[in-house]
Amino acid sequence: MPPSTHTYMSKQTLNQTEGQSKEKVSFRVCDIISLDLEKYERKIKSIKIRARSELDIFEWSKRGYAKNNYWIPPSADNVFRIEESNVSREEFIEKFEVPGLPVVINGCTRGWPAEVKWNRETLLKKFEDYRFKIGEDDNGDPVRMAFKYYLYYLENEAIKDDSPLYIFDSSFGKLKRSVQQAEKTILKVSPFDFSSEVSTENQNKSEEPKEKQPRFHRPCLLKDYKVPKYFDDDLFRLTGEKRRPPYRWFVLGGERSGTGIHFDPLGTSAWNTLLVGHKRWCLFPPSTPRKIIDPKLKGLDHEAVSWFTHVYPILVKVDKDQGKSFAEEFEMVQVLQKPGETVYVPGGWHHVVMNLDFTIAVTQNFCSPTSIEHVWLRTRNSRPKLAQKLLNKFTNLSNIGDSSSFVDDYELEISETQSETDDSDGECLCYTCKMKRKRKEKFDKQNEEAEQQMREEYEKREREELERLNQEQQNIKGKENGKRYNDRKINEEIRKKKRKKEE
Ligand SMILES: O=C(O)CCC(=O)C(=O)O
Ligand SMILES: [Fe+2]
Repeated sequence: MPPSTHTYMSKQTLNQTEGQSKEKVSFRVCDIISLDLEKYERKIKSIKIRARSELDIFEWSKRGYAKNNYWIPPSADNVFRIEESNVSREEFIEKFEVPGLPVVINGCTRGWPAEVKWNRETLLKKFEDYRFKIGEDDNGDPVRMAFKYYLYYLENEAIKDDSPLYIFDSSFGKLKRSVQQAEKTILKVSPFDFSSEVSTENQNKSEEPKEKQPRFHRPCLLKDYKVPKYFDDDLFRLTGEKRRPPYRWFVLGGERSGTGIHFDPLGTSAWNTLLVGHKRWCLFPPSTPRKIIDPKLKGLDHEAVSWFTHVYPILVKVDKDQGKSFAEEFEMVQVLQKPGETVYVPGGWHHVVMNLDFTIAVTQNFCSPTSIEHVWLRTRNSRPKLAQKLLNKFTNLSNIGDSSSFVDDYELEISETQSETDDSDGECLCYTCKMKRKRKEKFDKQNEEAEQQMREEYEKREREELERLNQEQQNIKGKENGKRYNDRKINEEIRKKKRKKEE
């Protein structure tokens, strides 16, 4: 199905869709717990500076994105949907994994405790002081924020922020024993530590002074959900929990927060299940030229909301000469993800995701037996030890000798393309390599033209926007002048009437 070119939905449809499942904001953080607002003000400033040092603290709302409407009509959604109970593992592999096609799965959350427990009120009561990760500073160190302050931030200045801070926390079961012990004594408890459920009773029996005790039951987010059946054969588990890169995240954020365009690391695939709210996705096949969907445009940052504001409209605009848009040409898949839906992102697919309202989700990256080759190819250089371990374990598990492993095909490919004749630049002159270079040159040229087209369109839109703003300002000034003139007239009238009366 070609992607729809709708950008925004009508007010009426918008209200219907928004009204459907927006979490009822029945309370404000301050109604439930007491907050030290002075402390909050100090913290939020330093957190913002650390998380996005390139942005002046007064510039967080300078683009005015909060005024825009980013909802899309349900008809713009062009992804395939399935019901978990109707599609077997085998069918899923054949129809979606092998061809590498994104799909939305319904029904995975049935029976998950998260369906009941993951909402603002319950999470606030459990994690009020837990400091979730909301970003990284320039040294790559995590920037954290107490949950109660984060929710307060969402209720207040995040409403205006162009791209609000976003909780993206992967500390599932990562704590070491000693850290766990230390953490029992201070007000930081990992919500992902599933090794032991420490009851409030036990905590009170400890010798620590009462005020230092965690004021909440040690919860366990891992027990609140289950990996959907299609994704539970994750080969990275074979490499051991310690060696494998971070792979599961608790994700919570407000309107306009999101994840800029990217593809997931190491060739992994991903699933993303939404419990609360709505997410808007655009996905592009691995072969899509990066220059088109992730263009380097002057003054444009890498936030999802900037992409949806500036890049998306260009992608869906139909080219007069070609008769179709970049979105159609590159087979963009667009999704309006609703609560209870799981998005499957095949390895290598580019994607950009923005929260349309308050959302809570969980996401995991994995390597399935179907995608082992793809993952191995992308890990062998950057993480050679991990790649080797993955491969060894996989070949042992599948009972296939090393010699018949797919790795041999790559050895063969390399030796076939090696030739004795090197030109002065050290380029291989064999036929295969020459053809490869030719294809690449042609592809690069096409992309350059398309990129130039994008840049021109972007600059044209920027000029139009500037003109519109100028016009708006002039209209306001004109109105003000008019108002002043009217006021003067009215005053004169009043004075005239007064004089008449006095006479
Ligand atoms: O929910 C989101 O913001 C998308 C997450 C994502 O794409 C990722 O974790 O790689
Ligand atoms: Fe991703």
